[in-house]
Amino acid sequence: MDFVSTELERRGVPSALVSNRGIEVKTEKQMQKRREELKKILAENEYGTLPSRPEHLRVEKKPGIPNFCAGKVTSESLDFVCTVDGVEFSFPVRSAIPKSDKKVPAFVHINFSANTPDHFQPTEEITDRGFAVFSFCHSDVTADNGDFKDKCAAYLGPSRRKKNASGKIMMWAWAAMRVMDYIETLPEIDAENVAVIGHSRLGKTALVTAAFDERFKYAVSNDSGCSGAAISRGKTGESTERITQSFPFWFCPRYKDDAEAQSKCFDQNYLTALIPPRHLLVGSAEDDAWADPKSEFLGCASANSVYGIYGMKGLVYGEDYPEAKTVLADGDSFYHVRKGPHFLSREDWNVYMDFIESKMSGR
Ligand code: GTR
Repeated sequence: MDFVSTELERRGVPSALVSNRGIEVKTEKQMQKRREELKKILAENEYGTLPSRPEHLRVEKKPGIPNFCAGKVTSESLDFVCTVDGVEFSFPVRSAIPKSDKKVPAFVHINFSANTPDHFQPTEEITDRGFAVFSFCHSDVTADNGDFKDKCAAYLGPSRRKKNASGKIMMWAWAAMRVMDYIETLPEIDAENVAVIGHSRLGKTALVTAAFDERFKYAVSNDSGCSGAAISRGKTGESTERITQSFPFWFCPRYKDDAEAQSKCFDQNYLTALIPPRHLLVGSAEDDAWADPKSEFLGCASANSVYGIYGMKGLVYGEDYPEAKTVLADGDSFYHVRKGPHFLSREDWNVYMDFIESKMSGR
């Protein structure tokens, strides 16, 4: 048994590969069924249900930024007008697409600000490497607080009185899926190679987006920590008890109200298990003790059992937890831990883009 399996067992992490009926999942067909069970467990107990697709989506273009990135990039300010249950509401998105005669891969960046480039999104470096980036600010979808009447939240999901009502993370994930709806209509984008990326609470959101929407080929979780990539059992820093006290609105009511029972029935490996056979990319920062790099690494490596079902390698790692400045990029999933604090830096973007490029050329 390698050290990851030993650690998962020592922490008492339940296997994501035992079905609700107690059957061990071994084939792709069984995994297809298990995926539905895993999504249901996470929706009912942690993030809340995924709101339904809008009946209609209309994307309105506002004047973009002329000569953006020295004229190399087309940038547009977009308004995503969604109709749900006959009601129209909208949220803004900004696109930056490098001018190219070939289809380009893209990121959907769930961001903390609408005004990009910003300190978490080096747009020109991203587009210079041939990637488009579509970004939106999470609080333009709905406020990062307990106000469930704010903006899109007023129209999405059941009322907070329901134990499985959608939390804010699920609503932001729903918005990222709408961006994918639009990307699929754009001839200049290679829709087979779209990544969803986010940092911290939005790293949790990026994982949930890709877990519930298989159109995303790459799930990029940067410093997502508790209730993101990090295994909860045995985790140091932030705990599920703590996060549900500070940020109950990120989740469904049941995550807080029934935390003790819930912690017995699943862990974050149920979330990372939903990414294979697509690519899971997890980034940590050495000084980010609150997120706990070791537990994030474990959450990433735990998906290897699922990659195995697809005959894939998953994460290729050594004999112990990786030290700072380690990049593990030889498998089908990716992990890196850089020096420094909690942040989404250019260094993070660059290693993610290196890995995605290697997978694209290996097609
Ligand atoms: C912290 C929270 C973390 C993390 C972070 C962030 O306060 O405890 O789970 O998500 O916020 O999003 O910046």
